[in-house]
Amino acid sequence: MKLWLKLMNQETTPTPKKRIFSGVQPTGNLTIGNYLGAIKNWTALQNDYECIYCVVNQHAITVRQDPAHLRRATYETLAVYLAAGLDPEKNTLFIQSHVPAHAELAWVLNCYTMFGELSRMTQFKDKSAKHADNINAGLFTYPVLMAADILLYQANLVPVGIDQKQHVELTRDIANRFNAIFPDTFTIPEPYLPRTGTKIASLQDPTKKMSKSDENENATVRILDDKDTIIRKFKRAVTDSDSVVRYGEEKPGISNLMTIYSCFTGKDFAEIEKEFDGKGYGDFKMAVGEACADALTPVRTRFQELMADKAYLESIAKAGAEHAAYIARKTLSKVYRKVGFVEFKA
Ligand code: ATP
Ligand code: LTN
Repeated sequence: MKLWLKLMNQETTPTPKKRIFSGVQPTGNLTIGNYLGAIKNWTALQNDYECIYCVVNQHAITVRQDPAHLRRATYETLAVYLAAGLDPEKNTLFIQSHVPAHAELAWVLNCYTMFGELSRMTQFKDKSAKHADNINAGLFTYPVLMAADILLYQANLVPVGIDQKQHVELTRDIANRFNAIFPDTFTIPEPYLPRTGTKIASLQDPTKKMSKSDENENATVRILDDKDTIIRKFKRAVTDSDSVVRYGEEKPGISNLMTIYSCFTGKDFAEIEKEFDGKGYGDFKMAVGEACADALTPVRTRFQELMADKAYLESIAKAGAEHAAYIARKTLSKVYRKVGFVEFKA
């Protein structure tokens, strides 16, 4: 192309937006860990990036699920995405099992992922300790399906909580290995972590992460809990025996509550310490509960409206899957060509 034409094109063609991909498993009622560590941050990205968010129901069955419960949780997770403020006009929202390319690419990538790499994954170690009676192959290869999710869309960034960073790093390793054999196949993604500290811990054991599948209801605050429940759970949160609101490693319970309060109010730790100087834990816990409940009330109201309109949720999932499938198919065809799978001739 002539130089002047190239320059002209550069001036008139807007730079394409970077692409984002992420997902949450429909394994239960979402917690404020999922909200603050993932979904809330997604809403802030929707204007500046091309965002694709998935409800990863295929990942969910790596742990036994009751089918009726899984079906309900899948729509609930989609409804939380919308209720938290993800605009379906700006984001592609879909359900993983609606796009077969995820499972198809995962198979190919399984053959480019090493046993040793998967054995080192902390989530696998944690989950196999927790579900010792069901250490299935899917639990082991879970990160490969996650790599397929991300690489199918040639995503640049993957906004996740810190606990998923290791999986995104493995995705990069798999993509680099594949690209070294078959150049220019995958975009190498980067993890996009929320600001430091946004790892929300269990309210009953602040050394553990808050997890939506925790059986102790007092350990988690659910996005859909009502105000009284939220305040009650914060009142019962485990803290230490002194009464000073200060951030520090030796005070994991209070530090966790400070992180939550900071996320909901935007105040930094120094401001929070000053605000509660001379006040006891009771006042502080009440303030955290109020701030959390106030922020979540509109999300809960919108969620209830959405859950009452199943047809609308289905229409969002359908449009999302159609768009996602179009992008995914292109990558999958490229991969199939490169590895030497013969084409199906109709
Ligand atoms: P499960 O209990 O089923 O393992 P989970 O609560 O750990 O589920 P995931 O579906 O694995 O949730 O995670 C969804 C998103 O929420 C991910 O981006 C993850 O990093 C983030 N996330 C989960 N728990 C926390 C937490 N406690 N703090 C910050 N981010 C979190
Ligand atoms: N493994 C993630 C969920 C997940 C995901 C993804 C996140 C599945 N596929 C792709 C980001 C990108 C989890 O357990 N939170």
